[in-house]
Amino acid sequence: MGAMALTPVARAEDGYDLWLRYAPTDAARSSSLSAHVTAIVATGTGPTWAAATSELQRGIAGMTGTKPAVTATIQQGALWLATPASSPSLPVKTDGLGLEGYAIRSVTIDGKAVTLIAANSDVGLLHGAYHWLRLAQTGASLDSLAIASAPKIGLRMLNHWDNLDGSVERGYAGQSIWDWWRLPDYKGPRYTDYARANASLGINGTVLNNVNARSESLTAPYIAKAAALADIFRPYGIKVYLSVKWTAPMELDGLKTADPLDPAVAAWWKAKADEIYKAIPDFGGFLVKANSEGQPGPQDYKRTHADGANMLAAAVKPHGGIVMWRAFVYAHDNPDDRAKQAYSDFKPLDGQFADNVIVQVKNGAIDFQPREPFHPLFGAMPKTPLMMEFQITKEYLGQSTHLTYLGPLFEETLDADTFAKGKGSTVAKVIDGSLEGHKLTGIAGVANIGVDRDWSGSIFNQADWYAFGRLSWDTSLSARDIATEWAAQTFSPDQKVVQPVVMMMMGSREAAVDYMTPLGLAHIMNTGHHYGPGPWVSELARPEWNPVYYHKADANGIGFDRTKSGSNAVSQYAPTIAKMLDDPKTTPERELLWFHHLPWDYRLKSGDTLWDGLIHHYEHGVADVAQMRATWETLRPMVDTERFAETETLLTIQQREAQWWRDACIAYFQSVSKRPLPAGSAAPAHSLDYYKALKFPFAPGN
Ligand code: GCV
Repeated sequence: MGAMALTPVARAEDGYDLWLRYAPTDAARSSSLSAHVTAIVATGTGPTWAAATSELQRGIAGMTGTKPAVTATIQQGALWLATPASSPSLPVKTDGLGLEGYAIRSVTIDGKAVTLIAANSDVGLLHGAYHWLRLAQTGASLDSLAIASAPKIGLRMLNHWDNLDGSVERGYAGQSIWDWWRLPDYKGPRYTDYARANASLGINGTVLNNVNARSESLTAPYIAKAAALADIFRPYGIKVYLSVKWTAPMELDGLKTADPLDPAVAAWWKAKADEIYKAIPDFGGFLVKANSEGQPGPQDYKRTHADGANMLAAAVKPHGGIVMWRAFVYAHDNPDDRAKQAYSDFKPLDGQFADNVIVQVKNGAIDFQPREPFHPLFGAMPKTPLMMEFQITKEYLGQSTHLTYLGPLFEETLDADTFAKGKGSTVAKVIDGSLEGHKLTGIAGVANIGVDRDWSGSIFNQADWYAFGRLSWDTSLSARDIATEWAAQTFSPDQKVVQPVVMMMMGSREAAVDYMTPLGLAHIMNTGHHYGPGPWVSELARPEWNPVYYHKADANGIGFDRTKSGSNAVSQYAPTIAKMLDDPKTTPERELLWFHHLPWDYRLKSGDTLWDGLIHHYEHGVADVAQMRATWETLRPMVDTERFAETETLLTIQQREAQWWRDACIAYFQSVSKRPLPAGSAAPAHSLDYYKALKFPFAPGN
């Protein structure tokens, strides 16, 4: 028998490696990489150094096939990791890099060309190592490097809405990655990979449990479980935090009240904080959802959010902890426009919060819609540190089936100008503290992570985690640049792959806005699971849970009047913006129906009537998805089979469902407007009753 050719084992591309794939490069790049890392020079010791050097070894070995040695001696072509402590005669200054930043410099030491990664701390080095690996993976030049990078925002956090039973509220990537049952003993490798992925983006905190919290997470067994995770994450510069339930003192220890001004309540929380810090000395602090959607809170005792936050803040203060108090509040007995309620509750409390409290505000005033104007609290509480809450998990944007890249949504909010202190007072400057000189600063993303092999429910959903992390580190990055580097690492640095992928990503969010909620419409998703259209829903107990509350469509027109003659929500913005938004002619059309109720004959800038324009937006959305599908098809020869097929199938679903959105919304709006469709627009495929009858009792994440 002649020699048999061995079939090479295909590299598994199931998405587990995220953007840290370190795929083999072509021969030219491989030899260039090897020449830039003849060895890794490291004289420090400890778990963070080990994490940095082993990640570099893993990366280089993956890309070149050769694992560089770690040595203590500088040699030609080495990659040298150094802090002022490990290398007192560091040739670059590390001032200005803070405790998490780094510099990457091509330097010559004793005639030897080396790449120096320098930082003030071990974690800074780790961040620098990941930056270098990003350059290496994206095909960037590794010569003449002169990089200095430090985050402007202090707390860069994931918020997990993970429950103790393993389910994840609004999770579309399987069960929780926290195996609470087998913790603290069993510590699977996924925890370390989670820490690696986050450290590669500079994420430095994680809230382990759902804001709809259970008291049990504060009991001794669960504190021990959280401590086990904290031990794994510590070398990666990531602290753990917990969401707390306001009535925990009553539920766990039988206190008669949870009144924040009751000394026994304050003493309970102080003792609880002491207990937690004993197990987790660098515990970050608490996240609180209070007096919101049925959660208890200080208002139940006629106290304010500030009373509640400050009492908890006093408990963690001696340990250096903080309290993140959420501003996501609206009350069933408050008849005012839901979009106004958080501002009305919190604005009067400006200046009343303790110095280790930060108020966490969602990007918009309703709830993570495909598009919302920025939340009016940004810029309105100058004496209070405010942190951003984005939702990475796509509750309202197609969950784990639709490709809707969130980078543009994040960017649009961060770049929005609040005009709080004149032009240029962007939301980014509010949250990085520079507008008002706050030191405590933060940004949080509701995680889209679960036990699915690909972590996020789809390959493209990983890009949202990635984009959130990158923007947290540097809010000035563009969504397009982030998509470009993500695509290069996730698929291939080949421009023939990167360009079409980026094109698909960059148009995808606007496509979703168009086929779901164009022209400033919001919250017309079906009830409960928020998947698919439900603009007709009107029977729920609370008015603001019904889509009809948000669109207010009738025979005459559509939209929510938030002008001075309506709910006057516009008055919550700075005068320049309020004036602009009070007039439909000066309101950006993308937010038109958020602020105005307009007749169907209202003329849009395109010349279309509002009715015709609405239909055209729905149709653009569907057409854009068809285009995305066609673009993906061109990539078939260049993407591995498994990931190609997954995306291909998901785009097929997305196109079908974009059509469903278009048809169901048009069928409904036509039933109220009684208008004919514009010429060339096809009638919905089914009757309105058909769409209304569709039910999804087992939709995930609900
Ligand atoms: C965690 C929305 C979501 C809820 C979520 C809530 C919040 O209402 O639908 O699942 O609860 O926001 O942010 O607290």
